[in-house]
This record gives sequence, structure tokens and C-alpha cells, in this order.
Amino acid sequence: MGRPPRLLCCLFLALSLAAVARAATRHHEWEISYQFKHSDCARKLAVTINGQTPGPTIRAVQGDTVVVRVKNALLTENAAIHWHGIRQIGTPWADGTEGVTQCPVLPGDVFTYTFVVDRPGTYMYHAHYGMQRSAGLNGLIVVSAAPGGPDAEPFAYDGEHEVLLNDWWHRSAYEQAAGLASVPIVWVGEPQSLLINGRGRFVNCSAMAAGACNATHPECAPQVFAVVPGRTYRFRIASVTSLSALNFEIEGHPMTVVEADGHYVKPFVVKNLNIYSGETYSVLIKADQDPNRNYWLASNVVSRKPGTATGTAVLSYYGGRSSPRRPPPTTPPTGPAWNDTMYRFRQSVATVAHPAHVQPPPPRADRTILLLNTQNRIGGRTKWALNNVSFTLPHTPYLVAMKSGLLGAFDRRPPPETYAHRGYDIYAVQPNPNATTSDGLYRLRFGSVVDVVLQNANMLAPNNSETHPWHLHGHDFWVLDYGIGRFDPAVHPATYNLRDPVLKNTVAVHPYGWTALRFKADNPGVWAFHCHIEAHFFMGMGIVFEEGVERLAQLPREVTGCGKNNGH
Ligand SMILES: *[C@@H]1O[C@H](CO)[C@@H](O)[C@H](O)[C@H]1NC(C)=O
Ligand SMILES: *[C@@H]1O[C@H](CO)[C@@H](O)[C@H](O)[C@H]1NC(C)=O
Ligand SMILES: *[C@@H]1O[C@H](CO)[C@@H](O)[C@H](O)[C@H]1NC(C)=O
Ligand SMILES: *[C@@H]1O[C@H](CO)[C@@H](O)[C@H](O)[C@H]1NC(C)=O
Ligand SMILES: *[C@@H]1O[C@H](CO)[C@@H](O)[C@H](O)[C@H]1NC(C)=O
Ligand SMILES: *[C@@H]1O[C@H](CO)[C@@H](O)[C@H](O)[C@H]1NC(C)=O
Ligand SMILES: [Cu+2]
Repeated sequence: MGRPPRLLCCLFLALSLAAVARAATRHHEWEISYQFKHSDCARKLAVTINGQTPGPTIRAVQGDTVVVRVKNALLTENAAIHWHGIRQIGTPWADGTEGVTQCPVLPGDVFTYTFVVDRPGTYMYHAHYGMQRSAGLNGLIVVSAAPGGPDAEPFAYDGEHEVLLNDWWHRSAYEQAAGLASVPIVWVGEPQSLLINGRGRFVNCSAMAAGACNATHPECAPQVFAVVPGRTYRFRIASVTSLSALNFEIEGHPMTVVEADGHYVKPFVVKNLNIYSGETYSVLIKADQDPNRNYWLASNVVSRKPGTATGTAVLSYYGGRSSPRRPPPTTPPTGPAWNDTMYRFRQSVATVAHPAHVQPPPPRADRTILLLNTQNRIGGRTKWALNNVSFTLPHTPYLVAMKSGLLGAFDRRPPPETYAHRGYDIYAVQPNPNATTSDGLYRLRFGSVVDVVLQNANMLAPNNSETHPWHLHGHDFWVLDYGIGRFDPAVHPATYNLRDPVLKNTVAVHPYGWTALRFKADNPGVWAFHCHIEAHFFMGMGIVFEEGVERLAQLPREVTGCGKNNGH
């Protein structure tokens, strides 16, 4: 990052030529350990990869095989890493979803993830064990396209930068998880800071105890993005936040959105970009402003009432008269009103496939699953549920249980496909908040077309409905439609966008809204589908799909060493 563009483009050219020649295998050796870090200037015990948070960016060319040998050096804590946006075709055991596709990697153990990156685009990786993601285990995956190939970018640029957005708490992931499971709930509250490429600035640094926060620590110096006047830059932007929906802006530089979750989109221009946890975008900006001053990159919380200062970084022009480290002369942009739902809704609707890269969806679904998203209580605990069922992970990962014939390892009753939608008032507090838990899963006919409609509703508190970014493992889905209000299965499917819907792996369900998506169940494996807010998934906001596991050969031994299968 921050390299002169010429070097970058040569690097890409070299990588791309290599791809034309033959697919490469890219090996990585990672050690996961706790280290004291000053990401927002305050000292925190963070989960790092080779001592870094965020971890190193994985760079590859379409078609390459990525091999990551992960050593868990956490001493007392399990681990698992999910490669978010990579479909894992033929390697479902490498998805990294603890409890679904693999046993956790035990302290001291090594696990080798091997998978093919079959499509170009911007992806990410992060922990998928407990709430470990919020402790800092995350990073980017950048897959470049072979030039001139069918998946080459339908846009031009001179250089590129990468932006990884995050939210950051001073309390540990353990304390947060224990709070969520307490009666009554102990909620950690809004993040202390917002990070850009792992760097932020805690506003109350000076009020902390001596030694606990160092405002001049180099680890929290803001990232500087350098640009050459007149050139066009691609910014690859990803959000790994645990909680926050964000709005991202590059002061004075309108952004043309060109990629979402690894798919090219019909370009549209925005002043600022709404980005939900688990999403990635590429935008183009033109470096055409006064080069003699610096500009802010700003991230702001939206959808929840903000309690966190703007996260910032700096855009600086080569050859300008301003020192790259000098703060811009303005105050950082504060983004749109946090509660302007329709502003965010319109940006969602504007995201459709690029005209030259439309992959039409199947015209109709074989099965439709309607999922009501509610906040509930179970045994006094606060939970999230789908159709009144709150998800729990089984002790034996589904993939392991199903391949070993251990069908007693999870609830064999499938969860409900729908709810009593006709009489349901999504704006009201439910008269009875009680729900049940289950670790049952949805078994899909291999090759069938599945529609899922996610219906948002009121939470336990009156007049409150949150945004939920839903992420599907193992597939991309077509985003067929969004609405605000109650979804009507007799009305809304008639106007689905079957012409040029975008393919994504993560999509927002807006407050009191619904989102309709379609996918093909053609990737043998067991796949989580869940809200990407870490606390929500922890509280049960997810489901699991299975398709075609009988087509898989035996699983690699490494994934199978836990639960009822132990000693196998
Ligand atoms: C910073 O300190 C002030 C005064 O103690 C307090 O009101 C505010 O909530 C603190 N902000 C954060 C983000 O902790
Ligand atoms: C803060 O960090 C800087 C840079 O590492 C160091 O020189 C300085 O001594 C630190 N200040 C305190 C109070 O620890
Ligand atoms: C957003 O919240 C503010 C108060 O923070 C309120 O004045 C305004 O009416 C709200 N806007 C919408 C669209 O709800
Ligand atoms: C919900 O369940 C609790 C037990 O967890 C019970 O005490 C309560 O009466 C139930 N509420 C309703 C409305 O049935
Ligand atoms: C959820 O379960 C509660 C308690 O059994 C019931 O009163 C409520 O109607 C159910 N809600 C839905 C959407 O099925
Ligand atoms: C919720 O909204 C309704 C309608 O907008 C209003 O009548 C009611 O007073 C609100 N309730 C609370 C607790 O804010
Ligand atoms: Cu959620």
C-alpha cells in the first residue's frame, strides 16, 4: 500500500502473465498468537497472524491454489479461519467454519487450508470461532484477473490501494461473549474506535491510566494513501466489522462503484459508500484535486446511533506541497444521517450486474424459504431467531457428522421454512418473545434452485429494527429484490429483477425491510448462512444448508478430530 503506481502495475502485469502461463500455488506459513497492540493507540491484547493485525494480504491470480499452513500458538484458545467469498468448490472442509465444516484447531496444532481462488475479486478472511474475529484475526484476499481473459475488468485504472475497515473494542472477545450469555445481557456497547487498515485513534487516550494509551505510538499513526495527480485509482474496500454498518468517504473525491463481493457492477457514482460487515467493494477515484493539501478518508457508523468517533486515514498527492503525514486542513466528513435508512436502501437497489457481465438467474425457484428475523428470549437470555428458532452449533461439525454417518450428532428435524406471515405485524413488539433453540439444518436437493427471503422486524425494544448483513458460505446468490415493510409472497416475486441482478455473498436486510435472494445448491458441502454481526450469530442468528454431501469423497483426517467422532 502507498507504493508508486508504476511498480504496482508492473507487479500486476507480471502476476497476470504468470496466470496465462499456468496456475500457481501460493504457500503461506502463519502463526496465530496473542500480542499487545496499539491499534487505536490504547494497548490491547490482540489475536495476530505472524505478529500482525490485520494479517497479511493474500495475493493470487484467478485459478491459483492457495495453501495456508496455520499454527495455533494461542496456548489456551481454539482457532479456525474462514476464507470469506471463496466458494471452496471441491474443498468444503477448507471453509474454516468451526462446528460446521471442521473441528477447531487446538492450541499447538497445525491445520493446512488448501483451496482454489477460481474468480478474480476482493475477498477477506477472518476467524470463525467464537467471537475471535473481533480480537483482530482478519485480513484481505486480492485475486487479480488474467488480462484479456473473460473475467478481465471492464474498467481501467493506473494503480490501486486497499482499505480494510473495522470496529474496535478495548474489552476482550471473551468478556463480550460472556456478557451476551449473561442474564440479563451485559452489552459491550458501541466500539471505542473505528480502524482503517488496523489503525485508529481512541478519542479518550489521554484520560486512560499511564501507559495504557500512547497517542504517538507508531502502530496507530494513520495510514497514508499516496496518489499521482491525474491518475485513476482502484480502491478495494472491505469491512470486517463485528457490529457496525459503516459509511466510507474520500473527501473531495467522488467514487465510481465497479465491483461488489467479487462481481463487476454497473458503474454508479457516489459521494460516500455504505458498506456492511462482510461486504467488499471496488471503487475508482480520479486524483484530480488540489495536490498541495491532503484529504481525509473517513469511516462513520450508520444504522445504529453512533457512539464512536470518525475513523480516519489520509490521502496525499505525490509532488504536492503538503507533507504526507500532515492532517488535512478540514474536519473529517461525518457521513449521512445515521438513521437515513432510505439513503442506504437506494444504494443497495442501485447495485446491479455490469451489462457485459450479467449471469442471468434461473427463472424460478424449486423451493422458497421465508425467514423472519426476530430478537427473542430463551431461558431469560437475549437471543436472535429465524422463524422462532435460534441456532446453536453442534459439538460435532455437520460435515464430519454426515460423512461419518453420525446422524445423532444434531437435531434431525429440519427448522421451519416459513412463519405465519399473514397476520404478523413486523412493526410491533411480539407479545410473546419466547423462542426455541435448534442445531437442525436445511437439506437441499443437489442442483435445486433455492429462494430465501429475509424479513426484518421489530426487536424486543419498541420502535427499533437493525440492519443485518447476511452472509452465505460456499455460494454467491443473486439479489432479486429489496423492500421496506412486509414481504408478500403473493405479490412481490412478480417484480423480482431477473434481468441483471448482482451476485453477492453478503447482503443487507434493512430495518423493517426484506431482501429476496436466489442461489443454486450445486456445491457439495455444508454451508453456514448467517448474520455477519458477530454478536448476532453468537446469539443464534444463522442457519445451515446441506447439499450433495454424498458426492464428496472421504474428508481429510485433519478436520475430524473432535466431538462424537473423536478417536476415529
Ligand atoms: C470519553 O470521555 C468522556 C468524558 O469522560 C465520556 O463522556 C465519553 O463517553 C468518552 N468517550 C468514549 C468513546 O469512551
Ligand atoms: C509512546 O510511543 C513512542 C513511540 O514508540 C515512544 O517513543 C514513547 O516513549 C511512548 N510514550 C510512552 C509514554 O510510553
Ligand atoms: C434521525 O434521528 C434524529 C435524532 O437523532 C431525528 O431528529 C430524525 O428525525 C431522525 N430521522 C429519521 C429519518 O428517522
Ligand atoms: C416465556 O418463558 C419463560 C420461561 O423462560 C416463562 O416464565 C414465561 O412465562 C414465558 N412467557 C410467555 C409469554 O409465555
Ligand atoms: C414464537 O413462539 C411464541 C411462543 O410459542 C409464539 O407465541 C409466537 O407466536 C411465535 N412467533 C412466530 C413468528 O411464530
Ligand atoms: C413508536 O412509534 C409509534 C408510531 O410511530 C408511536 O406512536 C409510539 O409512541 C412510539 N413508541 C415509543 C416507545 O417510542
Ligand atoms: Cu444481525
